[in-house]
Parts: sequence; structure tokens; C-alpha cells
Amino acid sequence: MGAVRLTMAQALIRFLANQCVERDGVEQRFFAGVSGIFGHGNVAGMGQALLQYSGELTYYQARNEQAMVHTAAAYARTKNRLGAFACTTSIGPGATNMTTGAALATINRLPVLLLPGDVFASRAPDPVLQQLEAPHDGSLSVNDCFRPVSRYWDRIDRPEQIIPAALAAMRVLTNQAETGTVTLALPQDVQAEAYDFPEEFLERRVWRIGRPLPDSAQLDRAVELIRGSRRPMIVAGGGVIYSEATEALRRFAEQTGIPVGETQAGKGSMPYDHPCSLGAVGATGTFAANRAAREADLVVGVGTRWTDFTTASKTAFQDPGVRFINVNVADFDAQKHAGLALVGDARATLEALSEQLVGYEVDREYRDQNARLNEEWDREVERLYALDHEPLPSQGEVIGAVNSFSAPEDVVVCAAGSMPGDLHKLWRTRDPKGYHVEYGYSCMGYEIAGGLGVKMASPEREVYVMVGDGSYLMMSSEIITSIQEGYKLIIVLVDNSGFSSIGALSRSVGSDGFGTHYRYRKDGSIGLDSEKNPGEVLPVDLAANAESFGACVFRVKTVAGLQRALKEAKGVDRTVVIHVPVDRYEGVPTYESFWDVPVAEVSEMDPVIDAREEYARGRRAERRYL
Ligand SMILES: Cc1ncc(C[n+]2csc(CCOP(=O)(O)OP(=O)(O)O)c2C)c(N)n1
Ligand SMILES: [Mg+2]
Repeated sequence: MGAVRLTMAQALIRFLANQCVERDGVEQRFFAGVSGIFGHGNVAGMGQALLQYSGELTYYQARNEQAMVHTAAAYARTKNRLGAFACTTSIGPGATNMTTGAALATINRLPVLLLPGDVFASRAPDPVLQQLEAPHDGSLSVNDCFRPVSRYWDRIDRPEQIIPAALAAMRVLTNQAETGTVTLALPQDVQAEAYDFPEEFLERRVWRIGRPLPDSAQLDRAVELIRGSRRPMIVAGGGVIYSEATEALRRFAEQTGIPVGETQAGKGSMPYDHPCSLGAVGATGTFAANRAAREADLVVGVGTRWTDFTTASKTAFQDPGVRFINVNVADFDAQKHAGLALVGDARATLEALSEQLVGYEVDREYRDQNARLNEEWDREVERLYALDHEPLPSQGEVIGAVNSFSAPEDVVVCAAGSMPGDLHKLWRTRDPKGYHVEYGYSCMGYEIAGGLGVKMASPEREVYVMVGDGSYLMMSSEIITSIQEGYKLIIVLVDNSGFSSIGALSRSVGSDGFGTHYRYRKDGSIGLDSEKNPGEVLPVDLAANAESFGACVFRVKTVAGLQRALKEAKGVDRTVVIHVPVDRYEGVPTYESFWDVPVAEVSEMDPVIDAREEYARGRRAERRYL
């Protein structure tokens, strides 16, 4: 085979365009495109290559580098990690703007490929515009910031170095246990340098994604543990959905009668009305799942990394002899909570367990009790959907209106604020891909950018982005990208003049909502919950802001108005923003759970002293699971 003389950037783009993945016999292209914002650090190298090969790999223009990484992460999540985006930036601020997105993708175990520009490898014109100079280390640049938030990192100082680096990048991106952010820092001179690239490097390449099974002795031990348990419970995490194991999970639950609680990433693993479904578990869990968790003597985690929200800061499981079985493709997660590690693919492992557990079933009484809990919980959801709170609606009612209006296959997207917890509890999921709440990094600003990624990956579905006013203010600019590219979003902008979530948390730690209101400063204060005459609410008009971006905007004040707007929004051909004010203080309760947020041990403030006592009581239930 011959060689082709290309710049490093040209070779990389051609390489990316030719990468495919295969799982269960289905082959697909891995990269849907490259998002980017150009500057002097990538316009001549990567920019030129993207133009030259625009027929092979599509370039998408983003507004903000952090946002485009969120879009990429959401795209990968929607594609169950079988599809991805690459992101190109200039050097300096364009590059470091991506670090938040990089952390988010790595934490959520989602493949994204970052290609930040870097300072000259030749060092000839140093310091180039935006270069950070380190007097003690000539090899250091701001892109070293990506090392701790990447699963693979390299800097390409010679054009031919891209060959092993690109292959290593693909190995990590497509490895289900290791995947996350991959960063290849591209010095701006090297991007434009030519090399005779071997043709093999540029040919179509298929990365096979298998379904590994756990060690058979471990499987036998797990079967024995399950057979010996009286009140087993499953906790379904994101791995169930990424592995497309929801059918296998449903069959396993029906066969054995073991009830299922869901993490944020795992919500949608079971349909909400299935008698084995207990809904959300943990700090933002339902009373159904949290009661089952408290009593469970065996917990089978499937594709979960056991965050503090899932375990209610290790207070959720209270049986003194509780044991864990962890089904996970990553050994790292399978070993948590001193669990019996079943390192393997979720679907293949659940199928193997089903086979070995033929004839096993939980007691009728336990099965019936969980089915009853499912029904009781749904009555609580119904109650919160129909509060008729006045004059402003509650957030629960807003969720109810959107859920009732949306079709089963539509997707709800959210990330931060009080909304994720409320959605976790209240959203009735009817489709495994219908619930997309980013709660690994819970990053304000993910919502709209992430919604765009969901829509790009599943244009046939309606995408409902639920976003608080605080998160909207942090990053709403991708509304413009959604309009530019014709990816319609229906954004429900829930306005409560500030941070209701952190406000409530602040009250619970004795700090009176300090610093969580969007109000004028008055008498030296910027607003406390208990203040009789706080400063005026700021004259911010977020609906007008959305209008100025080109969105179709509805301003509603009531649930009936929201219902009308949702109906009208269906007929609009571009991104819609529905602005709805809600009552900041009418929150959805927590159900028999705890979250560890340390309260000041000493204070001159009585509410803090009380909160500390309450906190100490809560902490007593914390376990180690050793
Ligand atoms: C980037 C980022 N900064 C800070 C936080 C901490 N935080 C979590 S929720 C929240 C407030 C969110 O406000 P809003 O979107 O209006 O939702 P609300 O709490 O009012 O429901 C903050 C500041 C975060 N999650 N992400
Ligand atoms: Mg708010």
C-alpha cells in the first residue's frame, strides 16, 4: 500500500470519518461530525482540513466551547455510546472553556473527543497570543488542565505521532469500561505540517463492541446469594440503558419478582407502571424504592457507580447484613460496597443470571407488597401533578403538564437545580431513552446544549428541555445553534427568580437562603428568605432574551396556559421557549432519605446550631458497606 501526503489535520479528519463501531452485528459510523469554534490556533490547520473534507465529515459551528462538549456528551449518551462528536478549538481560552464539559463526559462515562489547539511545537514564536508561560517547565501549556478530566491524553508534537494517538483514542472511546473524554492537544504548527501517511491508516476501520460475561465462578456465587436472599432488590443505573439491557432487566424482574429502583442515569430502565418498578431510589427517591432499600438484604446494582444520591449518602440500605452484587462492565465500579463483582456487560449478565435462576422467585407476599408500593407511589405523583397551587403553579404541576402532554418516546432533558430531583421522583418514564437528566456532574448550563445533542441523535423524537432560570442564565446560547441547524427544541424555562434548590438547602443548613435570590441589594443585604421587605426582584426578562435569539416564545402564568402553549409549540417549526414562573417555596418533598451536606460545627446563629443537631442525627444512619 502507498502513502498519501497530507497535513496532520487532514489525516486526522479523514481518519475520524472512517471509524465505525459494531455491536450485535450492527455497524455504524462512530463520528457524526466535528463541532468547533475557530481561532488562530485551529483555523489554518483543522479549519482547512474540515473545509477540504466537508463531504466526509460535517462541521458544526457552536457558540461556546463548553456548550459544544455538552452537546457531544448528550449525543453520545443518546446513542448509547455507539456514536460521538469531536470538538475542535483554538488555543488558550477556547481550549480551557472545554474543561468543564470534559469533566462532565468523563464522570458520566460518555465518549467525547477533544481536539484543543496548542502552542507551537517548534516554540519559535513563543509566547504566542494566549500562551501561558511556565518559567519552570517549557513543555507545559493550559491543555495540561485536561489531564485529570480525560481518560486518555496526548499532545501531538510531530505529524506522524497522530497515527498511534488516534488509534489509542479510538480504543478508549469505544471501550465500554474506560470510555470518557479523550484529549489530543494539537499544536497549531503541527496541524498544518505534512507527512506521508500510510493508506491503511485512512481506511475504514470497525471497532467491535462485545458483550463480555463475568467469570463463571463469580456468577455461581451470585446465583447462590440471590437464591439465599429474602428481600432482594435491583438498582438499575445508566449501564442498563447503554447496554440496551432494559428488556433483559424487565424479564429478569418478572421471572424472579425482584423489584427495581432506578438511579438518575438508569431512570427509564423500567416502565413507570410496571409492578416490579419502584422508581427513583436514594436521596431523590420515591418512598416506594426507599422503603424497599431500607429493608433489602441483597442489593444487585446493575451498571451503577453508586453515587451519594443513589445511596442517600450510604443511609439507604439499613439491613445489618446487607450484601451487594455489582454487575458492571468496569471492574472499578463492580468492586464497590465490598460487592460480589460481576464484571461484564449488563445485558449478557442479566440473561445469564435469568438462565441460572430458573425456578427461583421471591415470596408472593414480597412481590405483592412491591406492586402495592408502585401503585401508592403513583397516587402520590398524581397528587403532586394536580396541586392547583396559586397564584403561581408549583414545579410539580409543570412537570405533570409536560409529562401528560408528551408522547412516550419524547425525551425530557435536565441537569441542575431543583428540577432533576423532582423529575427523578415524578417523571413517568415510558421509554428507555425518554429520560435524560445529567446528574453525574449536574452542570448548570448543560440543559439546552445537551438538549441539542439529544435532538441531533434522535431527530424523530420531540425533545423537552426543562431548565431553571439560573441554569438558563449560565448557558442558553445554543438556542441559536439549534435554530441555525434546524434542530427544534421545546424549552420549558421555569423561573423562580434565583436558586430555589440551593435556597432550600441553605435553609436546611441554617443559612436562610443567603445568596440565592435574584434581587437588588437593600440595606446591605442581597436577600434572605425570612426578610419581610427584601430588595425588589431584578428586572430580568428571560423570555425577551430567548426571543432575541430567534426562538418562538410563549409567556404563560398558569398550568392551563402551559398546556395551551405546549399544544401550540408542536406546530412551530423552530425552537420554542415557554417561560413559566413557579412558586419558589412549593417544592416536592423528600421521601424517607438523607443527603450528607456538612453543617457548621460551631456557630453564633441558632438556626445553624439546630441544623447541626439535625445533621448529626441524620449521619448516625450512615454505613460503610465494608
Ligand atoms: C455550573 C454550576 N455551578 C453551580 C452549581 C451549584 N448549583 C446547583 S443548583 C444551583 C441553582 C440552580 O438554579 P436554577 O437553574 O434557577 O434552578 P432552581 O434551583 O431554581 O430550581 C446551583 C447554583 C452547579 N450545579 N453547576
Ligand atoms: Mg431558579
